[in-house]
Amino acid sequence: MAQYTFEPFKIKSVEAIPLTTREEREQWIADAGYNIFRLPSRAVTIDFLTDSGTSAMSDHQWAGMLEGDEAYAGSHNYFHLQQVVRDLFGFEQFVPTHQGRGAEQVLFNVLVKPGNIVPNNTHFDTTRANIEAIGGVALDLVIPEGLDPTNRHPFKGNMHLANLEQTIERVGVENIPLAMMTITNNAVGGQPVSLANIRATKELLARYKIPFFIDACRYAENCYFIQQREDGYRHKSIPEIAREIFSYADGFTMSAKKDGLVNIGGLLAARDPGLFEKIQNRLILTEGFISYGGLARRDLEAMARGLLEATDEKYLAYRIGQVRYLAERLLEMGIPIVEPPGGHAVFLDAKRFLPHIPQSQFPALALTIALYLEGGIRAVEIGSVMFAKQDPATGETRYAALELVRLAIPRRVYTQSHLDYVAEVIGEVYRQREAIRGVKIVWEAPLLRHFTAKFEMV
Ligand code: P71
Repeated sequence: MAQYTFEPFKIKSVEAIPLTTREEREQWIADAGYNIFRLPSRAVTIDFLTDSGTSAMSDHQWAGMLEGDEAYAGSHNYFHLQQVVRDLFGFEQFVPTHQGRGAEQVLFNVLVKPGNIVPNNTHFDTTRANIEAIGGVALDLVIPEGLDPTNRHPFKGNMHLANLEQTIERVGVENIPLAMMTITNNAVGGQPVSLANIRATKELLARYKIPFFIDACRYAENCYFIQQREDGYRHKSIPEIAREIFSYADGFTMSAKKDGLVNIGGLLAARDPGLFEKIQNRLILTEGFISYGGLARRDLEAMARGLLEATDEKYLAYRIGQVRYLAERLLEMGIPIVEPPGGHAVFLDAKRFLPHIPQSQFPALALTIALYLEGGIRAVEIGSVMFAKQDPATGETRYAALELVRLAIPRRVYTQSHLDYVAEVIGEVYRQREAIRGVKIVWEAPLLRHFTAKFEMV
């Protein structure tokens, strides 16, 4: 039986969970055009749509909100955040942003030109879209193990270094304004990247003088995996590991809605003074002044405190343990998932769960709908609805490498019995899997279509 690491906190404030009937859910999902992004949250019992901005803040963070100094410029909460960014990441120059994509938009607009290429271990949806919106090319270079759901490589998020070097040689340094590393690697299953791989990526890029940026939203979870799995780090603290990771970076973007333990907020940091000046100018144009970046100052205080709380080892042991617990309960029932489980979510492998549904009928979306209908669980498709591409030359559809259903677990929100309920619902859906049908798209937007598309059952 799977082990559970108990919550290192007790509950001070509670929020009622909506309970619905199957008939109600059938109506809700049809009204939503079979797109879970269109469901009102009052129709959802367990909300595993995302771990982004859905965490529970601590009493210490809430107390900090009351100490928000709502000055436009130079509030003391900004200086507190500056101190935390300096201590945790070793960066002197940073700006707050309203969330991760705010940081991406500012960075890419000052660095990326049409036709440029931006390699990453794997871009997540907004990073890719913000590069493509400028006319750049977002390139995914994860190691092959990362694309094999059953391969138990300890660092499946790693960059494929040989492919990175070949890419640089092929397209030329002048066409690569920066390279990125997403930790943990969300799109392939919340999989960690090793410190050895981060160091080697930096060394390779330094030889070509290409700036190296980290997409840092789940960096604390990544640090915990390094501590648990990588030789030489067992006795290093999480902040020590973080300092080493970021010592190799020329800058980073961060959605603080993940390992910042806040409901809104982000960060952008860069070492190069010339680049940082351009960042500040663009920030003022689109996000806000440099000492608030589109956030209320109370949000900066919550972020400063949340960033520190997320480096607590007892918290991380519980956090990663919770994901592993759900994964093991599913494996006990023979349910196909991405193994080993990652840091923020359990990913169901829809290709193996629903082998009778072809990729053209979006098996991962079909499974997402089935989970909602069976138990009011809202998961998210990370497959061809999100990532399929039209080949510009032939017009043919290139489907996503993986068809996954992500059960993203909000931080400090759900308890073991919620996870047990989720496991039971998925077990029931698995028993009835042959009856699940595919879906087709009836309407879609030109960019980031997954958020708003409408579907019909085939
Ligand atoms: C996640 C999200 C947010 C999201 C995406 C799709 C559907 C629902 C929710 C956001 C990320 C991310 C990485 C690695 C940058 C962002 C953007 N992830 N990099 O996983 O995972 O950050 O949302 O604060 O703008 O659910 P932002």
